[in-house]
Amino acid sequence: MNFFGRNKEKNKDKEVIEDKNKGLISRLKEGLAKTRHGLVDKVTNIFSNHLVIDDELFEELEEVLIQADVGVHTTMQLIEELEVAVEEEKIKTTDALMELFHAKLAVMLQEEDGGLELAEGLNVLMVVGVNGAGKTTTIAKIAKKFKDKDKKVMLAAGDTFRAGAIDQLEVWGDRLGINVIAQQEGSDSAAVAYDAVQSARSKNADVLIVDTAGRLHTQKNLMDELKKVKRVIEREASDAHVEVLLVLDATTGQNAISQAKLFDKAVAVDGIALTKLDGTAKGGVVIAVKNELGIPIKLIGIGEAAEDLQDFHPKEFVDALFADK
Ligand SMILES: Nc1nc2c(ncn2[C@@H]2O[C@H](COP(=O)(O)OP(=O)(O)OP(=O)(O)O)[C@@H](O)[C@H]2O)c(=O)[nH]1
Ligand SMILES: [Mg+2]
Repeated sequence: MNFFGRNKEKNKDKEVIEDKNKGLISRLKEGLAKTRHGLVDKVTNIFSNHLVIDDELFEELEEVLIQADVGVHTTMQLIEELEVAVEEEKIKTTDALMELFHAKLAVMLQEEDGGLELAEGLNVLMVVGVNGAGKTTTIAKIAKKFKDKDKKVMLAAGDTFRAGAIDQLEVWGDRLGINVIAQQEGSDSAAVAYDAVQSARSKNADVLIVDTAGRLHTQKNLMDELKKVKRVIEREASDAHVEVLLVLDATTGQNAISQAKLFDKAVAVDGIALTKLDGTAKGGVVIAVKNELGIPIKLIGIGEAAEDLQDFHPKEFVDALFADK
């Protein structure tokens, strides 16, 4: 192939990547439709319905943000920062204030880009969260992503508690062609983790994902069990890269924040997957999670399909929310 031909190929690759990104961004917009109609339309209306910047505007903004689960603390911080900026930067028009609001949101969400990075050698990802948050399906989606990148993935059925949980993971394993390490229902989940790490080592796996039973963050004995699972993983996989991923259901709103604090205290959470953003108009919870926890949001769930689990990119997220329809 001559030089120009190669360039053409390259451009084609670039086009494919750009098309893929476009597809992902339009999925993101679709997935956030409820929040766009709820939070974003309301905020936009407040700015356009007010001719001048006054206390009433700030009060309405405060109310809408709190209703959309941005959280009292984060809302107050945002409003205060806006009030100070209006004063200091002599902002006069509501349009200019709206631009400033978007910019403040982007800053609040700013961080390293999300996503899960694999280290060299074995990676162990322990997935925790309350009942029904989306742990097992998120695991399947993550597993698929890594498998599609030719990584050797294994799963551990650490939820030995809920009837049907082991079967659920095994069905995913079959569907994805991924090995699932399991024992019978009712067995010790730390023992499953132990077996799984040994097996992942002997098979030279790149990534072992450990499912765990859903538990309330307030159930002390169950949280202690989780600590034990983590201790066993860290002991048996001492040379591996071990990460704890907390799955939070975005529709649980402010409760997600208290869940995260207690899970973090018990097992030191490294990252968050925020699921079911498609099911809520209160996507403001992303801002609260980001601003109040200091734990990176790595993944967001915007639907049930595999491609609906996306890496969290703050800028894309704000753009998807506020871009014209
Ligand atoms: N709409 C939507 N549904 C989701 C998303 N993530 C997970 N779900 C659904 O949430 C439900 C519960 O998911 P599971 O993965 O079984 O949750 P879990 O945390 O493993 O539940 P337990 O094992 O019972 O603790 C399933 O019906 C999933 O398809 C998402 O981002 N959007
Ligand atoms: Mg589960």
